Amino acid sequence: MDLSNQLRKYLIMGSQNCSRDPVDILKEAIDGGITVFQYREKGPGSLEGEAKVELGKKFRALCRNHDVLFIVNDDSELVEPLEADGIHVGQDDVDVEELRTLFPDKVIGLSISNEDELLGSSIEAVDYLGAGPVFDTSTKVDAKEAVGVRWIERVKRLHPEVPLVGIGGITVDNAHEVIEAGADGVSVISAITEAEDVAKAVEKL
Ligand code: 3NM
Repeated sequence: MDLSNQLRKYLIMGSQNCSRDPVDILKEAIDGGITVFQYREKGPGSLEGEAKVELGKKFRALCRNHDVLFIVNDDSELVEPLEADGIHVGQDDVDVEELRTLFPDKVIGLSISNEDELLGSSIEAVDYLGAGPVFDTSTKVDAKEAVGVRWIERVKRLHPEVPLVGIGGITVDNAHEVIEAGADGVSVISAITEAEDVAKAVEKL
């Protein structure tokens, strides 16, 4: 499967996003048809050290058994212990050209929230872009201002060749707007982790 197809339903999650067993939530999301998973153990209540690695290994094994792409958030130290397929970074994290040198064969994703970031980033060093927050979100405490689906259109127009996912405030009800604006996929936390029926929410996305 090429990357743009593999990014279609992108779950981001850490234990801090879950009010029940995160391993169960990932299993149900896989049953529902997620195509990619990002392990993001970050923010208030998140695990650290060995506990973080141990949970990551459980997620990793599930993704491997079901051919779901497994990406880690930010932390390049997790790539090898978790045998990740890739890493996703924001603008304040490690430089993507350095990351490309460190991980020539991994999938590298970069978040882009505004025009300055778009023009100032080494897009050629990455495999896909995450654009957002498309809509308002309360899941990420330091999320920037919502940019709307116009931002998806803009990024796709400038870099039609680079796979693109929308992020931030995406729900089963508005996901279609993000895809119609040109995104290859939608990345979500709460639309899946807080769904009453996780598999059904994934199907609808
Ligand atoms: N990154 P939800 S918004 C992890 O804009 C993350 O870069 C964002 O959570 C960004 O799907 C966000 O519940 C949180 O809105 C997404």
